[in-house]
Formats: sequence, C-alpha cells, structure tokens
Amino acid sequence: MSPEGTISGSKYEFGRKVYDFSTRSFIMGILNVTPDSFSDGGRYLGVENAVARGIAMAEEGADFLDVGGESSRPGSDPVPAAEELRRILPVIEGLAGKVALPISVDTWKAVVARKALEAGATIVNDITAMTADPEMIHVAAEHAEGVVLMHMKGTPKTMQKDPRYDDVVTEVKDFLARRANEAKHAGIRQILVDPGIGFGKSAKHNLELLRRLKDICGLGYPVLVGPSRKSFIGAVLDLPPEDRLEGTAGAVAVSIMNGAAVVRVHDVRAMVRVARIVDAVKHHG
Ligand code: HH2
Repeated sequence: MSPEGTISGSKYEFGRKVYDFSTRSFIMGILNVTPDSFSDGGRYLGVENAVARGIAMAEEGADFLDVGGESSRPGSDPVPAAEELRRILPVIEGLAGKVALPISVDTWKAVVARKALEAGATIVNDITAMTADPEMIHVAAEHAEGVVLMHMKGTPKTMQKDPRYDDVVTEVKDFLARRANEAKHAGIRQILVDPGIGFGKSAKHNLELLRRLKDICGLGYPVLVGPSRKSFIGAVLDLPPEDRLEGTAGAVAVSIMNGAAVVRVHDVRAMVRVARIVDAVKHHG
C-alpha cells in the first residue's frame, strides 16, 4: 500500500487503537437503528436492543461499529435529520461508554454527523462521499478521526433504475480519487474508500468491482467493502436476504483476498472466521 493517504504507511489510529492494515483485515459490524433496512430493519429499534447488539458484535470480534439511522436500500426516501438523531444518539451514547471500539456514524447529513461525533462516534461513514451536504467536509475535518468515502451513482431512490457505466471500475476509482483528494486537502488524514456495492450497480457491476478490487486498492487508501446480504448475492443464488450468509462469506473472502482492508457486515461472528482464514492464506503462505 502506498503511504499516500495513510499515517506511517498502512497504519491508522482510532482512539488509542492502532489499525495496521498490512497485518490483517478488519471487521465493521452493522448496527441499523431503522424500521426499514433491507435485511435487519426493525430488529434494533429499541435503544436497549441496539446497544446490546453493539456489545454482542464487539464480543464476536468486530473492530468497528457502524451505527445508522436511515436506510439507504434501493427506492428508500431520506429520513428527516431530527428523526435520524432520535434513533441513533442514545445508541451511540450507550455504546461509547461500554465498548472500546471506534464507532462510525452512517450518515450523509452534516448536522447528524456533528451530533453523533459529540455523542461518541469518531468516524463519518458517508455513502455520498461528502457530496450531498456541503457542510460535511468541514464537520469531518474538524471533529472526526477519519472518514469512509463511498461511491454511489444517483440516490437511493433512483440508483437501481438501469445503472450504466462504460467501465464501472474506472468510473468508481476516478470518483473515489477525486473525493479522497478533496478530503485530504480539507485536512482529513485518515481516509477509507469504498466502491459502494449495490449503490447504482447491477449484479454484474458488483461482481466486476469485487473481481477487480485490486484496481481500487491501487489508489493507496485502505478499501472498505460492504457486500453483506446484498441483492447481487440474491441474484446469483436466488435466495432472500436472510439466506445470504454463505454468499456473504464468499464475497467477504474474495474482497479480502483482493485487498479489502475492512469489510462491513451484519454477521460478525461468522465473518470474523472467514476473515481470519483468508488472512492466514494471505499472510502466512
Ligand atoms: N451499505 C449500506 C449502508 N451503508 N456504507 C458503506 N460505507 N458501504 C456500504 O456498502 C454500505 C454503507 C446498505 O446496507 P445496510 O446498512 O445493511 O442496509 P440499509 O441501507 O437498508 O440500512
């Protein structure tokens, strides 16, 4: 990995924890505090349930927790910031005192990010790569320890209506390069980039992004990939979200083998095992 965009080579630091991406892959556990997420909507709506799930994911071996209060599934509408905050703030506050993991907030709204960072989150995970809200880059530069910049074509409402690319990998890579540059110039030092599996992409596009993930890794930033239970797995296996564990495992294994630094998943216990075996193949020959 090139030192560009990283602190001392491939190492980032969140809180007092060092994340050395050259040694192993890292797991981001998904905590959707939403009534309508595509695979776990409604499961963690109560604060107690959500905090308990966060603690459980930490015990299962997660390295990050990603808390979100707005579903971005295809066709979804945005949620007002006040509602998003009502869902996530008590959960972030509850987790920040109880788990020793960095918490990312999955939002594209600067006002939500700012409050979440005050409540104990330290990373901003923005599915629009800080393009949707002009304030986001300033909030992240001032208050976050790092950002995840994700590629999306269109908006969740429209993104799955016949997405087209000349070359999906080149387009995604160029976009991420531009956004990461802008973030770097704003003073953000710890940047992860994400090809945005399922965000304005057909099943074929998603498979090609995973197959050619090394191209995206060539940007020199740690790459985060979020294939968990997504519809391209359903398209290949003809199975609903609740039956996509093995498909997710396959996608996670390929992602890590092809250079992903972090995988964002629902099934933390299982995917930690998948990650460790792929890491063993990668690093110990
Ligand atoms: N995928 C989802 C949401 N946020 N963030 C990043 N960085 N990368 C992703 O691939 C990604 C993301 C969508 O998945 P999920 O959170 O499970 O569903 P929903 O949006 O319905 O809550």
